[in-house]
Amino acid sequence: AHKRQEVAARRELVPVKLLESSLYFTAQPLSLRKYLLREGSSGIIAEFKRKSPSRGWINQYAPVERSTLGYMQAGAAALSVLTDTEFFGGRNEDLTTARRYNFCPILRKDFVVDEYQVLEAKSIGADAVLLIAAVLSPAEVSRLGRLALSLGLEVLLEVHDADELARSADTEAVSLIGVNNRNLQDFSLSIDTSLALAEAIPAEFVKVSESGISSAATIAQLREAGYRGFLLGEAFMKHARPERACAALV
Ligand code: IGP
Repeated sequence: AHKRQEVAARRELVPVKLLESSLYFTAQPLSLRKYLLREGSSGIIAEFKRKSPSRGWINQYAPVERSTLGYMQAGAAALSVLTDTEFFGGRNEDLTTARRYNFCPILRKDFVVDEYQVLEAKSIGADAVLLIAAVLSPAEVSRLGRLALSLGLEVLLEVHDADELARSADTEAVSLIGVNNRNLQDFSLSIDTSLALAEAIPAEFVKVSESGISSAATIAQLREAGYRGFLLGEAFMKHARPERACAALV
């Protein structure tokens, strides 16, 4: 509900017409799928995240340009940039800044609940959007996802269990499935969530494992189970120079 209010306020300020006049709106987005699947890809989606509800402040000072450019130079396959302000301390400008310094796919990380945010994602330079099955009805996933796809943006659908997967994995709207290892009730983390769900994810989706990953051994284990994308935030951001932590892992 709060997100909807926030979106309504922004729509007043920046009407859709203005979003559509952005330089990025006419640009051809990069394919996150392709970057994760290409030969020799690290599969790492390196996230820029200043704070989170579970951890509080993680990194207040790392500049988005140096961190994200450094992630790419370290060998990350793609970037994830938090644009939610209230819970994650991000902003749309962070993503546009990352865009300016990078040539790899960028996932917009936010709570997308409205069509406007999909248009906005494209206008700020994103290549992919996250849709969270736990906060959207299957019909909303289809509607928002199809709109994203029609704009050339890929959709990463986040699920936590087989139920969410079965309910919301619309192949016409979703290209990648992200299994979140973080339990949203108690914030606990377990890679087993990804391992347990791997088999249930239909082969047409690229599998991404999200949260609580911090070692090359875990990444190897997830790759063995069929995952091709590995979303890491805190493991990098808790260091003063997140890009160096990324370089040490890739
Ligand atoms: C990264 P971690 O544990 O490496 O910092 O997790 C990412 O998976 C996490 O930030 C995330 C997230 C989300 C954030 C997963 N799903 C949805 C905001 C909204």
